[in-house]
Amino acid sequence: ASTRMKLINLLENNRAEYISGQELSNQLDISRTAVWKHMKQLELDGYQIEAAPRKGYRIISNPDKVSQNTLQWGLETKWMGKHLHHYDQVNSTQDIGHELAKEGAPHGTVIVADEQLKGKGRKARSWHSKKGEGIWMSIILRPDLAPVQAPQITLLAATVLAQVLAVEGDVEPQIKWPNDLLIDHKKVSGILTEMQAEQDHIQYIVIGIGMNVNQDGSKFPDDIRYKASSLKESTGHAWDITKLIQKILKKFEHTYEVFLKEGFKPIKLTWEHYGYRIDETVTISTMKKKWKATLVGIEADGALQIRNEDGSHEKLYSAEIEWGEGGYH
Ligand code: BTX
Repeated sequence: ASTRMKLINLLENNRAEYISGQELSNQLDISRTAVWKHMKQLELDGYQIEAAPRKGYRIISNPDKVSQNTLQWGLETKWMGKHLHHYDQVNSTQDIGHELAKEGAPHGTVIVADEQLKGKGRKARSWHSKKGEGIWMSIILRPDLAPVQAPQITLLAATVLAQVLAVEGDVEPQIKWPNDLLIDHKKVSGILTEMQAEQDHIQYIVIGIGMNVNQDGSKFPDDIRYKASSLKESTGHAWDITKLIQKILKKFEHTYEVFLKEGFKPIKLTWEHYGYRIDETVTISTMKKKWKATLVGIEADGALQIRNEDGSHEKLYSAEIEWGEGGYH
């Protein structure tokens, strides 16, 4: 760990008492002037530190703002987020992900922004990403997979978010095929997967995660208010964005490792557990026809499996589904 992280750890573990500059200097093996300089840096990151003459230093409060340091302190991962870039404001963390990946950023690099001016959804749609109200994050992955397997990573990401929401938020999230996270039929989170690939090999994937955390429902723009929600809306209180990001990264790393070891099967089962309207009958339409069918589950290639009224099974790669409830589409 960096000196910075060790310092924060020492201060955190001694919150009740002061630690002298001399003691810190001994433990960290740096000069007292260097200790003092680190303290100034921590203050810039939003830590409130009390420096009492002859007693030493003590953390009074942790920053509520998100920064590289606050994200990495207490991050319990082995490789994910070890390279982490935080920005106050960007157009889109996806664009930065692509730039960094092209420059050779390693597997597990994470990009987080407080605000996006041009947050992207799928198919050139936009993603509303206001300052400090949600998680706007991209992760660079370099999986040893064929391009046709890329959808598995999106489905994997959806299971990660569903599980973090269920465990941390004590809410009942559902995954709407292919990649929306709903709570009470409203969209709380979305995933955007972009990749650079050769014919038979993925060079890198940039997986974008947007999650509404602390918005009040009334603050969403008119056109999405009826179908968007936030974690705060569904739990009644605000959430610590830094901690949530850390939970997501830890769960993501773990799930990714399970995926490497055991393949797609466990992901499929978790996905189907949280799947929206699985085992229910919905109306589906394509260019040619419109019919009723029951949603059965997902396939390893990302397709939705349905059962028609005559009992036949079918795989859908793209189709309009009338999801019902709130007119969601
Ligand atoms: P999507 O195409 O499934 O969803 C986009 C649609 O969702 C929009 O057209 C709008 O109707 C609605 N919408 C827009 N903003 C929100 C919001 N904040 N909450 C709920 N609904 C909304 C989903 O695309 C993928 C979104 C990925 C976003 C992340 S954020 C970090 C990364 N950077 C980036 O530019 N995109 C990704």
